[in-house]
This record gives sequence, C-alpha cells and structure tokens, in this order.
Amino acid sequence: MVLDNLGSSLRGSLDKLRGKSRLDEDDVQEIVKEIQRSLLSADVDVSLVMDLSDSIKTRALEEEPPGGTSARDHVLKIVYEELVGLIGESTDIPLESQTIMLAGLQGSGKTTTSAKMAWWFSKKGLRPAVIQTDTFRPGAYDQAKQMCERAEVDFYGDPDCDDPVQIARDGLEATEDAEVHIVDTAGRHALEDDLIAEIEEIESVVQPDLNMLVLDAAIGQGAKEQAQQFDESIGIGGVVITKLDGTAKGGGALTAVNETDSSIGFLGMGETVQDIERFEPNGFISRLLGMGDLKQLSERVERAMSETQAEDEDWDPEEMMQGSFTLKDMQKQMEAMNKMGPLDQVLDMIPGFGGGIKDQLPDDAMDVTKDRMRSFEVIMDSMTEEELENPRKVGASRVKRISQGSGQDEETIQELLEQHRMMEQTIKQFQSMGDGDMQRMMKKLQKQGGGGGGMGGLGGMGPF
Ligand SMILES: Nc1nc2c(ncn2[C@@H]2O[C@H](COP(=O)(O)OP(=O)(O)O)[C@@H](O)[C@H]2O)c(=O)[nH]1
Ligand SMILES: [Mg+2]
Repeated sequence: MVLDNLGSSLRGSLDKLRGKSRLDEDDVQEIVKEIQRSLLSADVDVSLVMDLSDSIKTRALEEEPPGGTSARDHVLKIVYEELVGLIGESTDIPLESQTIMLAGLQGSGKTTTSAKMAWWFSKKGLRPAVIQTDTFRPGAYDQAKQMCERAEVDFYGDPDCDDPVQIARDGLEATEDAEVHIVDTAGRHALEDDLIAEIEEIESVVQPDLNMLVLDAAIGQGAKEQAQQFDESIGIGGVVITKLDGTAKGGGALTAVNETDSSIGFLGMGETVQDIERFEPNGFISRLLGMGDLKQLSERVERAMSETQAEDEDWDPEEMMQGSFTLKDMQKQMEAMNKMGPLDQVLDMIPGFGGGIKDQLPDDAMDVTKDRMRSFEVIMDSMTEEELENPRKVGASRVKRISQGSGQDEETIQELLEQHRMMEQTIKQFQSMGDGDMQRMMKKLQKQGGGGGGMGGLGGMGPF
C-alpha cells in the first residue's frame, strides 16, 4: 500500500505520546523525522516532503489543542489534515455519459485499467465500452478484448487496421449505444515525439471529457517529467496508480499528482478486472494512520453481500454473527470474500486490523483459494442438512461416506472441517469483542454503508 511504512512507523511514534497532554519540541521533532523518512523512502519529492514536515511542526507546536484533546489526538489530526492537503481530493468522476481517454507509458497498466474502469462503471449501472487504439504493441487487441469479455463490457478494436485515429473514430461510432467510452491508447518504452503526436491526434478526434494518466506505483522520480509532458500535450485531469498490490509505495505518483495539479481517481490493486478502487483521500489516510478505511470497506462489503444475499434469500448474516457458525455460513463467507477481493486487503480496511492483529491470524485463515472453495463446495453438496448445521458431528465414518459421495479424498474433508473450526474460533473472538471496538465499528459501518439490504454493516465481513 502507498506509504505503508509511514503508517506503521508513525503509529509507533504516535503511540509514544499516549497519556501525554502537552507536546514538547522533542516529541514533535521525532514525529516529523519519522514522516520525512517514510515519505522520502517512498520516492516523494524532497521539497514536497520538507514543506509538509515544516507545516506539521509549526502547527503542532503553535496550535493550542482544543480542551480535553490529548496530545496524541491533536498531532494525529494535524498530520491527517496535512496529508489530506498533500494528496488532495479524488478526481471527480460523475456517474453520467462521458468519454475518458487513458494515457501513459507501455506497461503502466492502461489496457488493464480500461477494462477495470469499464467494469467499475458497469457496477454503477452505466453501460461502458472500451475502444482499443493500440496498434503498436502486438497482442494488444487480444489482451484488451479478453479483459473486456471478463468484465462483461462492450469492446471495440480492429486488429487489421494500423491507424489508431481511424480506430478511435470507428470505435466511437460502433459503440454509440454505450454511455461511457473509455479509450485505451498505445504507449512506448519512453516518451517519444511520435507517441505524443499520435495521442494528440486521437484526442482531437475523441474529444474526451477527461484524460487520465496511468502510472505504475513503482515509478520513481521519473513520474514528474512524464506527467508534465502528457499534461502539456493533452491535459491530464486525473491519475490512476496501478500495481499497488505490489511492494511499491507510489510516492512518485504522488509527486506527479502534485506537479500537474491533478488528482488521483483510481487505484489498481491487482491483475483482474475487479481489482480497482476509487481513490478516497480520507479513507486512504485513515487506513494509513491505522484508523481503518471505513468507507471503502463498507462499500465493498455492501456490494459483495448484496450479491451473495441476492443468491440466497434465506441466509441471514446477522444471525450468524450472533449465533453459531455453521458450514453453510462458512460457504457464504467464502463466497462473499471472493467477491470482496484478497482477504488481506480487506483486513487492512478494518479499523484496528491494519496493524498487528492481522499477523496473529494463522496463515491458513487467509488461504481460501478458488480451487479449495470448489472442492469444499462439492463436499458440502454431499453432506446432510444436519451435518452442515452441526459440523462437529462429522466423525470418521461420516467422513468416509462423504468422501465416497463427493469423490473428494478424506484429507480434503478434514481440511474443510479444520477451516471451519478456525473460522468459528475467529468469529467467537470477534463476538467476544462485544461492547468495545466491535460495536463501535459496526455502528460506523452501518452509518457509512447506508444500511443497504438490511445488512447491519459488518454481517458479511467474513470471519473477521
Ligand atoms: N499486479 C498488478 N498487475 C497489474 C496491474 N495493472 C496492470 N498490471 C499488469 O501489468 C502489465 C501491463 O499492463 P497493461 O495493462 O498491458 O499495460 P499497458 O501497456 O499500459 O496497456 C500486465 O501484465 C498487467 O497484468 C495491477 O494493478 N496490479
Ligand atoms: Mg496496452
């Protein structure tokens, strides 16, 4: 995650302030140093880092904390506000008909992002189409077409045409029925004049409402020049940072955003069409500071749960959170989790889980792969209602019978039962959080999630 280091080291420094009501110069100095260190190692531009740390320092020392506020909360608020100022608002993406063109160097993730964004718009109820104008890279047509099939969105490309401007023109006509047009363009290994000329020509035909620059999170200080050049030629209104599921921290992209006065619109978090998130500065920084990204979380939970619930009217997640945890619940959990995306990303968004708690969970708890889920499903189909409700009753002889019935070996059945036990245990821990963190968190989720589908917020959060 972007600035992940900052999150943990800053949390460490801030925790040292616990119990203090006044800050001295040394306290502030230590925190500011921590912030500088992390931002610099994340490739954020040096002068930007200095500006930021100066204002945090000045404000922390000069501003009087409001009555009753601890020193820790006061600093936290200042750091938070300054970081919001640095990162800026999310790019405005209205949910209406529009044309968006993607620009960026080869390999930055444009084609992937165009399919992801189309998927995102389709989930928002709009009809998107992707127009693929890359005639430079062999295989670009097939790649884009396949991703759009996976995203179940309209697609236009022409593998026999080598004029990107012509393809753009034809594409707009062919996808007339779509509401949102996303135009994918070619890149090069480096910025070259002919690339700039080509993209300017496409832009004059397409006349996009928004040009977005797609940047790999791993880009370092080079982001600055790239962003400036694209900005000069077509005008950049928003940035997409891709590959944030990797180890890169994305500081270079932040630099670019600041240089061009644009903003971040989307984050790419993986290779599949669903691995896209709308950039949310507040939530993003909340997560960074270990406060949990409540808004994003509830959005994902809502979406996954409404899909899962639509498939099975009888299943009530709230009942599960209060009562016993059956194998049926587990199946629903796994389905919901798969829809939400990788579990550790989901966990990062839960308040309090971003830090150490996640590490205390057994590795296996995260390891609910699609294949495993499929065998588990086959096994569960061979189990009786009684066994599904009461998995503890499944002894050796029943395992043998289920194995014969499902064609799965006994070991896999034991694994399923073990997985269930593990999840049950975690759920119990969760339940026992009781009146403290847990309820606060559910309240927040309910408030922010808008209560769609009677979901009671966290009900669908999986065993966590
Ligand atoms: N892990 C990960 N890989 C990504 C992401 N976005 C793109 N990629 C991969 O990066 C490579 C280049 O992406 P592509 O969309 O072809 O870039 P383009 O040349 O700009 O169109 C492909 O292998 C993608 O699968 C992301 O968010 N996470
Ligand atoms: Mg491409």
